[in-house]
Amino acid sequence: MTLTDEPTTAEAPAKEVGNARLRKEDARLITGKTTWTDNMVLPGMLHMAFLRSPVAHATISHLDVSAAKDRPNVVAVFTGQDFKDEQGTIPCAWPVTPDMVNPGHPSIAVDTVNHVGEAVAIVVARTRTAAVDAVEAIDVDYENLPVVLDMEEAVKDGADLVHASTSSNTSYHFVFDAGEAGTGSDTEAAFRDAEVTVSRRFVQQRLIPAFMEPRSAVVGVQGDNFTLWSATQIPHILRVMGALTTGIPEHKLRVVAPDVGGGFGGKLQVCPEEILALLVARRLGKPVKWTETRSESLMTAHHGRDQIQYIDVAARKDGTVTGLRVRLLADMGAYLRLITPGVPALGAFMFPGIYKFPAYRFECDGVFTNKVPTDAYRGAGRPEATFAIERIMDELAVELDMDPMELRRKNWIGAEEFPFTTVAGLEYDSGDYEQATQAALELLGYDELRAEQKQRRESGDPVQLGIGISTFTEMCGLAPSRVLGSLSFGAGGWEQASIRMLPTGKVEVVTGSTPHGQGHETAWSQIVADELGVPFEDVEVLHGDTAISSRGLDTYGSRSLVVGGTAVVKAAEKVVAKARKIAAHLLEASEDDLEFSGGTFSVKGTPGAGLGIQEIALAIFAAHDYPEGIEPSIDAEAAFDPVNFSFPHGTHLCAMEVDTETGFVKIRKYASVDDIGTIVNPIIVEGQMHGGLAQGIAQALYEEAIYDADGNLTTGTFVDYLLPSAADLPTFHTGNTVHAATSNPLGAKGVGEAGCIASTPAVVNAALDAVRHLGVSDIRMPLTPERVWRAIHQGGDGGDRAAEGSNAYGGARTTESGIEEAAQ
Ligand code: MCN
Repeated sequence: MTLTDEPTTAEAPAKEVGNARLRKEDARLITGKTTWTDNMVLPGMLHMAFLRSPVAHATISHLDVSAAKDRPNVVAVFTGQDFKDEQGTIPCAWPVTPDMVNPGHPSIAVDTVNHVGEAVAIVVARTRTAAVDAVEAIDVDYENLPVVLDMEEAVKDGADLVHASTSSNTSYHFVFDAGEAGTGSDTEAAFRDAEVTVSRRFVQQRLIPAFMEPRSAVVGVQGDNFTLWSATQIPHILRVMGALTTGIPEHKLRVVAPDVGGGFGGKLQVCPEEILALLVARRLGKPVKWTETRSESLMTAHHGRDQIQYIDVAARKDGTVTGLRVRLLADMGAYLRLITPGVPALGAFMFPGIYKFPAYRFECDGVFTNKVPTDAYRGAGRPEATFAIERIMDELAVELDMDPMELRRKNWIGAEEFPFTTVAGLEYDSGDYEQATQAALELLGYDELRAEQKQRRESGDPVQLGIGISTFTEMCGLAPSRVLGSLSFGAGGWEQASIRMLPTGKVEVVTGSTPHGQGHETAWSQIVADELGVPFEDVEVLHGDTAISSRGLDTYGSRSLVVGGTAVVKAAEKVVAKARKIAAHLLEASEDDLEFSGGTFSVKGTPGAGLGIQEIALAIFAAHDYPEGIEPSIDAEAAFDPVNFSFPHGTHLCAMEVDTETGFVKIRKYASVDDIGTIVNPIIVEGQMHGGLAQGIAQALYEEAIYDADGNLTTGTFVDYLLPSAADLPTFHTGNTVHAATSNPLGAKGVGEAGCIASTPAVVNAALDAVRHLGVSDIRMPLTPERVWRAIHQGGDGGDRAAEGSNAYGGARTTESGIEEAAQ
């Protein structure tokens, strides 16, 4: 092979960043031309099925698996006793306080079960059907123990315990006090001196991350090497944690996340079933597969949210906010999983939202209950915080008889004040809340809808109209490793990328972020096309296999573009720097005299004549002629650790019709204007917003995981757990303002969770705005017709606590011992 000496005259391709490219991965994903984990078939592969506990809290008094072993095609049956010495504990990587109590989380119960659905026995058979059938033949008895479900009861002295090994149901008590941290003034003093205070108790119901592809794991065995294929969001973290948990040396464990059909945080987990698949494969020396049923998924994959929020705001009569105090009870469920305790702690920094609170105190108790563990669910801590602050700003506006937008305007950070350090100690880098708000008001047609609202109210129309506001920000792009370290998070927040320049000029990009629906293959190709000046089609993005991408921290916290995408930019810069040396040599010019544009190096002043970077890739592959003292490669690798989080913001407005006679609510119009800095791909961004909005609206209106008094999940199917379809959702009117982020060279801010974080309070505020004149000041989520009707016609929040009124915590004050001293 020789290098052509013809000068490259190709024109620079148009800029790809900002181009609305259709996603290159979609053709294979939507036509099924890919291998999902459950499609994997290995020679001699066995199948696992689980016997799961039907009771929420019990000792296993009798367990006989002999009949199951005798069933046709059954190869083995295991119980917790079989693995008790080697199963370790499901890792918890976020010990939020030094004294956090973690009773440990066995992958399979040994003698006690702590939630319905916990694995009690594993049948391994030659077919899946045989495994499932044989589960029925297992003989098991349970001796019931008291079931702990209600957090407010669980934290009381003398409450029944979830874990006999602990002295209370409280796992940890996490405090952030701005006065003590030096980022704000004394909160107690702010409340003592307040002209007005408003207090609320909000319930963040339990949600279930419902991904399209259920969880699935396949383990292959080659001697003492294991390959775990899993429908996971986190192959890199799973490899480290899987090795530490099972004792399989890390270099003997390869983890592959093939195309993954969604995760929403629900697959940011080291699942008991993944660990058990490894243990069974190791024990039998045979490949195994497990794929969950949808019911198994709803019942045993981790859940999200589930917090009780007590929030107080202090203000002056003119509307200036002077203090914020938050206390949470956060349901951990029965065990601590990967980042269970950290989810509410992450939210701690977002309660002040976009407002200039001078004083702030946050306290959270992580509480054990006999339910499935909670953990990350899209937004993880930030939707909960955003809900609370955006709801209580409306309540304060009512208290002060102020327009809710005016109140927000009075208190939000002005565009000229960026960068702004908040009372929670975060430095918001850029934005313009007024600009986004103006654009959103126009998009909604705010004035006309307000006029219609007035008219409906005056005419006593049974269908009332309300407009709900959410002017939110969030912290994402996780994150500076040092900051994560200071928050006791077990890992860093960097990301890795490498670029391989192939001899034919094609480009392989290896990324440590692992997409499971976010379109990274397309976005990363766009970034590389611009950085290297190569055609978009010439770029292939590889991910999700620890043998290919050995270093990475995966995809969550809307981190991939701002951290992983930046690592790609850094790697590309290194490729160009290396190629520059070769180009200078081949063009017989000084490096300093070369310019690089549109993929071509040319001597300054002689545009058109030069050498393309793809030609250089071939030249360095042949390596017949390159400078002394350098390696024959222009491939490059880079890691990027951001200096700050990413702070997207936006204004979301929801117009809602409420039928006061039936309690039925209907979103009339939804408009949002978000600022996510530079947009790499507008189509992907719109898709991310739509998906996020759907999930946030679903929390407001439809979804809730409900346990009965015995701890049974009564919403264990999609008939009971109301996951909305596109037909249940309105058309979204979305827009963007652009204020570049200052913490990454792309100027981008994350978008993956924004819609989900912002939308829930906009929807609930809208419903309340429609019926507040009827005496309603809160409605428990989800806003089912029954709850809305009860709130209108019977008072209270329409929820299970209707009898206590909407403000059970009214006027309460936080003391050292908790939330007591309700002032009535
Ligand atoms: N993007 C862009 N311009 C920006 C910001 C983002 O073009 N200014 C593009 C990115 O290039 C990327 C996508 O938008 O293709 C999302 O980017 P980012 O905000 O970095 O978020 P992540 O890729 O890290 O995705 C994580 C985020 C989270 S935390 C959850 S949960 C979530 C989500 O993304 N789960 C999803 N979106 C999901 N989408 C699908 N289809 N399935 C899931 O499970």
